[in-house]
Amino acid sequence: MRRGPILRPLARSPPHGYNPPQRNNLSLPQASPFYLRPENRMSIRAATWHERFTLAGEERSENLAAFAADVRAGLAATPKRLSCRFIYDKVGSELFERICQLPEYYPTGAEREILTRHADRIVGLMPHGVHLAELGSGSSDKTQVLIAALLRAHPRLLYVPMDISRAALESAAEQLLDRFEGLRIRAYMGEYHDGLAFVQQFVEGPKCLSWLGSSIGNLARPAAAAFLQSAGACLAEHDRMLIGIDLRKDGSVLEQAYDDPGGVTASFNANILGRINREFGGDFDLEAFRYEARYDEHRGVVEMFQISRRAQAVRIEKLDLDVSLAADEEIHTESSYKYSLAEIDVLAADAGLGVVEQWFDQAKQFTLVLLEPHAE
Ligand code: AVI
Repeated sequence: MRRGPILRPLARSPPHGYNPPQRNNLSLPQASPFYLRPENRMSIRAATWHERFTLAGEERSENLAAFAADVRAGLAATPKRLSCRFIYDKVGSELFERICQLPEYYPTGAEREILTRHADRIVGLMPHGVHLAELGSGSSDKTQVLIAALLRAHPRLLYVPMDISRAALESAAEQLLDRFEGLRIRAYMGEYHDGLAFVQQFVEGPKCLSWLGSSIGNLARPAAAAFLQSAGACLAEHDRMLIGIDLRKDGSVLEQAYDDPGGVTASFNANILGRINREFGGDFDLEAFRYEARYDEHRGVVEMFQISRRAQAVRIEKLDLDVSLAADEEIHTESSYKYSLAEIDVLAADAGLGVVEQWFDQAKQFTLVLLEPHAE
């Protein structure tokens, strides 16, 4: 699951919820750990699990407060808008996993193709004995290709997946630890900025920070450069950052990718309204909205909207909020920015990073870029 970050300054103190390492360097999840559930007992080697997996951070209730604030401000604004990072509750995350399997949604396959073809070369450009930290790790599915290559180069690896979903971190860890013997996982549950602070303070030694899935595209260009800069500030001289970026391309390809004929993307996008109903007692009638994805070629961005089919009033009970929408009024729900090669160079330079090497899929739809901090 890849999600839009919260942009906040890096914390200097340990991230909220970080459990300091205990006697045997463990900070185990508190609530119903999945390795104790009967259905999971056979699937992992429980004895070694405790030594190989730790989880820090917490699922935050302040996330809901931030969602409430976003709903209040966004639905009072003209034009109306909602932030895409709140699409990703359990329902939204499952729908996104389905999007990633759609033939029209090329980024997942393209990024996997690049990783599969170039993983050994990518690893060869990282410092020896590197640790891998990943922003928005989700299912860690494509990352397995990189992990396998890292373990071919060096028999031991510390992997630090970071995600807001405990379920995603736990189920990914279960699979990875089963598959890779030399792997240890120190997971962090939380938002991007807290994850960066965690890496900065608690991951010692050479590291590569990966940010796959073109999640950077969900940030406006200035915010993308600012976030990349704060990520770059976590890197020491020989560290690396590996980032997946979606390239500018023909609008017809993008409109198919972001408005698939089966309507999975439309449902994913409408989940922002569904989530307002579930979390805040809203009475959005999802049938009273249609979905549109439009590519603005000049700005290089796919913009997504929920559009009111008729004039209507919506009540959001728990926020004590009444919203009226005119017929055809739009709510902007998501943007996905695409990059040219020149824009990537500028983005990296603005973030104080240099491009070490860059790879493409055969159709040249997507790129993986390996970055290094600029020498002072
Ligand atoms: C997560 N992110 C990179 C996706 C994208 O391509 O912008 C989210 C998405 N929205 C609709 N389809 C996919």
